[in-house]
Parts: sequence; structure tokens; C-alpha cells
Amino acid sequence: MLAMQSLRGAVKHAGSGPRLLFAVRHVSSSSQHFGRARPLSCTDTDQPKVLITGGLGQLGVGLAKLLRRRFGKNNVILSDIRKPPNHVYHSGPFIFSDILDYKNLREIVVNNNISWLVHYSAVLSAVGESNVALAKEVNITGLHNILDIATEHGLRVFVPSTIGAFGPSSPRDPTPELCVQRPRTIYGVSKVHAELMGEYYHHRYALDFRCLRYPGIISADSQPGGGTTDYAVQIFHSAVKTGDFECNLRSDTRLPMMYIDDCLRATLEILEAPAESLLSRTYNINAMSFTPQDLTQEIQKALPDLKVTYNVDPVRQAIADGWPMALEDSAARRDWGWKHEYDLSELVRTMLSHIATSNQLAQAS
Ligand code: AKB
Repeated sequence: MLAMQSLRGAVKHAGSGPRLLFAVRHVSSSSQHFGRARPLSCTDTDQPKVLITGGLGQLGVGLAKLLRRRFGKNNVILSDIRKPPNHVYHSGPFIFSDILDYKNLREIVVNNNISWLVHYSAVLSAVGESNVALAKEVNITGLHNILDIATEHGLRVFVPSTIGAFGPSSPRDPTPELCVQRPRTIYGVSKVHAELMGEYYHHRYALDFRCLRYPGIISADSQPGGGTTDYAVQIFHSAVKTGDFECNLRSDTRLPMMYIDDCLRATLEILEAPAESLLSRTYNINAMSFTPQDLTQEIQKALPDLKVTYNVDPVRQAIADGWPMALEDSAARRDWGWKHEYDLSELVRTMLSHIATSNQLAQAS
């Protein structure tokens, strides 16, 4: 799970609460030029003020780091319901936020003059299947709160979708932007719901909704939790630590994957893209596809002693068997210049060197 949201307390949003929905014509806060290497020339106060929910999941801390470099440390607030580790607490603003508590969210948006919201709180595919009630609460009720708050306050809002928004009846190789979407997980159903609700709010209330369908994301410093693609992160840590890895997917399961730096850069790029360049509000992004066997062979080029055994988890395997093998992403490449940088060999080289460096640092301290 990207970040577990609390179910403590009543869900204030349902049936009550401040749901003043009115059309808010969002004026782009971006006077910036779209592009990667733009130097910061504005003062901190010209920048968007960003709130990241589910900030202690796999992606939040990395995104906060990237956005803080771009917009200034104090303009990016990381939030979660859990206490952050010291290095996160000391790296920039961190606050408690519970996406199931509408009043708490509204208070944060108002008190901090938030203009952009990145909504990373979610329960991922495998955990969702073992706790459907929690997944519904976090991924659907939480999303409703986010969309209503964003509409009420004229925010730009980014919500990630996923390869999990497709299912066995979707074309799988490659999966187009627009095709049958009949996922068989609560995670997938909630993400299709998020795509449709965000696009509906965009057309109905002019909400500045932006959404990317992420592949499985691979990162060294932060671990995912409860996903179907998690094996592709865990294998690196096991390869370096013990040299043995037990994989819970079949060796020939091909899935789309992406290195975290590409994913975070894509997120910043779509957030900064001028509204008029976005012919769509939900985009596929693709980088590479591989099977556990392909990944093992690539890691073995550096660590030949790595031994991988297979103990297939039927729940995860059934999920993966209905997911895309690759995403067709020409619209993102055309509309806002998306281009991935990491392929399989670059991914493996980078992951192994990051993990080796952090292990050395941990041993030295
Ligand atoms: C999961 O496996 O559930 C996620 C995803 C692909 O959305 N990593």
C-alpha cells in the first residue's frame, strides 16, 4: 500500500460535511515554462504550494525531494497519518493528514494556501483483495474527499492510476489509452472510478485533474507494500543481502515496469504541462516490460550467484495474468513530451549501485 489511511473515527464526508460543489474555473498557476532543465528564477512565493497525501508510501518522499528542488523546500508539504522517520521529518514540512477526514483536509488546504494536491494515498492490488472494505474506504471515499476539496478550492490535482485499471478483457500487448476496462480487483475498480470521476469533475466543474497510469514502480530507497509488482523491488534487496530470492509470480509473467526517477519526472512534467497541451486528462506511460526470468538474468550479469526459486501466490498471479504486458503511450509522448530514460539494463545497474551504497553507509554508521 502506498500509505495506509486510518479508519479511526467517523468518515465525516459521507452524507454530511461541507460539500459545496460549484464550478471553479481554475486559472493555471503555472507561469513557468514547461521543460526539464528550467532554472528556478522566481521567488518561493511565485511557486505552487503542494500537498502530497500518503507521503510515506513508496513514492511520496522521492516526489517531495524533486518538487522541493523545483519549487522550494517550504512549498512542498508531505503528509501521512504515520509518524515520519527522522530524516524525512527534518528534510522539509511534514504534517498529519487523514484523507478520510474532510474537515482536516480542508483545514490543511486553507491554512497552508495549497494550490496543487498530489494524492498518493491508496491501498494497492494484493492488500486490497485481502481487505476490500479498507480499499473501498481509502481508494473511493478518500478520493471523493480529495476531488471535492480540490474543486472547492480551485486546486490542480494529480491522482495516479495504474496498469491495474485494466483487466483480462483489455488488449494486453500493448494496452491502448482507450479500450475495455473491466478490472477484477477492488484496486483496479477504484482506479477506473478515480479516472472517470476526475474526468467528470474536469468537464462538469473545470477541476484541473491530471492522471497517469503508472506501471509497476521500482525504487531502491523506499519499498512498496501490498502490490503485485513488489517482487521486482524485493529481488534486488535479496540479491544483495542473501543471494536467494523466492518469487511469488511465475517466471514468464511479463508486466510493464518503470524506474522511480522516470515515474517522478513524468509526474512533475504532467503537473507542469500547460492545460492547453493536455488533450486528455488520463495518460498511459510506459518504459520497459520484463518477466521475473528476464530480471533475474539481468541481475545475474552483476551477481552470478543469485538463486531464484518460485513459489507462486495464486492471488497475485491471477491479478498479473489480467494486467497489460505493455502500455501504449504515444499520447503522452505527443502531448507533453514524455520520454523514459531507464531500460532494463540501466535499471539494474542503478538499483544495485544504490542498494550497495546504502548498505555501506548503514554499516559505517
Ligand atoms: C500494484 O502492484 O498493485 C502496484 C500497481 C502496478 O499499481 N504496484
